[in-house]
Amino acid sequence: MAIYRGARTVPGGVSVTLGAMTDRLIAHLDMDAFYASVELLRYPELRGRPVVIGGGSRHQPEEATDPATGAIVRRFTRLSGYAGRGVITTATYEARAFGAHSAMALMKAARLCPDAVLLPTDFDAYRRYSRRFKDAVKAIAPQIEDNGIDEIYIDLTHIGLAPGAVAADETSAAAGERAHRVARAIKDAVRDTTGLSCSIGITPNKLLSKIASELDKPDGLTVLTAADIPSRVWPLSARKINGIGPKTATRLEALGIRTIGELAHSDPAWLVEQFGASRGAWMHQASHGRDDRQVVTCSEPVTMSRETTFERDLSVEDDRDALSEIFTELCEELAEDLQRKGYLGRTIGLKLRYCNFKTVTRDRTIAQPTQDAKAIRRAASECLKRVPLERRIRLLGVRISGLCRQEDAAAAAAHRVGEADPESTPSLFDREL
Ligand code: TTP
Ligand code: MG
Ligand code: MG
Repeated sequence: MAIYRGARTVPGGVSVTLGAMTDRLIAHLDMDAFYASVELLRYPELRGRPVVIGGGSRHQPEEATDPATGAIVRRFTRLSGYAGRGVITTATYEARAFGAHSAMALMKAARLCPDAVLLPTDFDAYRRYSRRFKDAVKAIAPQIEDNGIDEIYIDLTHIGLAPGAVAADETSAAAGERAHRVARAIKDAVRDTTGLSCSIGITPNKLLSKIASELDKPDGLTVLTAADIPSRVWPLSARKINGIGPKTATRLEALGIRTIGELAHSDPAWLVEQFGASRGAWMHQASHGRDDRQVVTCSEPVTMSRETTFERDLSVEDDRDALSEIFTELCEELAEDLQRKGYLGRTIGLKLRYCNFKTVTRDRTIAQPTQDAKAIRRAASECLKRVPLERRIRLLGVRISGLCRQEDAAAAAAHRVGEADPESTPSLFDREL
């Protein structure tokens, strides 16, 4: 985009890039009313109604069969009469119209919007949808940075260019047109794979894109260039800058600065005096929409683990059955984590903490990566043979590392033939020993 572009055309028509940091198309994508929208997928009859998420299992809808029609009818909990200390995680836009919002006490929301439906939170479902929408985006634009459960930054600088075309040679209008086209493709892909809508902001950097994605929510698409900053960004509250929290905003207000524009027009030396050299300088740069941070492609998890501390210390001698059961459960939970997140691992580790708080760990690497509970338990059982078990046990944990993505493991397995699964070995927690 023109003002930020570092490319210059030199005589002879050769384009050279001056400073790649300013020559970018960065998107910020944020899902709309994320937890609530996931819930509406399973309860479509609630569409268009005020709904808040934040209840516990007692607020699970009850299902009954209508004797007349045989259809399943759900009974939902109304917010009115809510008593407790819960807070809203999120609210549908219909509930927001009554003033309900994230982090508000449910009792307060009940006064504002008594007819709203209250639903329990189901983090596993939200994590599942989070992975799905991120994978859908990655298939179009692989350079994504995780910024929480429902949002990502995406580097679109080189996405959707015509064959042979170079981003640095594009006119501002062509870059803007490409940004719209790619963003629409991403929004369609997210909707097709999840049934959910999102809002996207596209600008030359992460700071501006995070602001832009909110400008037209829900289902928004906003493309801004540097030329739009005075009209679109400066009127906004200084708090809209990611990094200016409530404390800084209060201090700014006390100094007579409410909007980003007022911040931009204040003397940078005065800002440094008030907020220190680095923060003052950053606030000045941010208010002018300048930000050089790169999109950091999401890092893979290094390890996954499950552990539990017992209510009382357990002895291998006296509590063998309980230990065996818990051991199996931990392996099953770990396998579920791997399957849900789409990973396999090769190094299985065991952690034991004794009643004297001494902790030991052992691990074992197996031939083929796995996400299978039985294979994990087998390897963990091997580890168990290498730890002293005379003392009572306070904590038991199972860990897996050497992770690879499911699809990479499948590709690797296709090249491997005839590696047998190791024999099952009973665990020291098991009866047969
Ligand atoms: P947000 O993206 O801030 O909010 P949202 O997706 O619900 O609504 P929108 O983006 O359309 O304004 O947060 C994403 C999810 O994170 C949200 O659905 C629930 C959760 N969350 C909390 O649990 N507590 C909070 O205080 C906030 C802000 C979000
Ligand atoms: Mg959101
Ligand atoms: Mg968000």
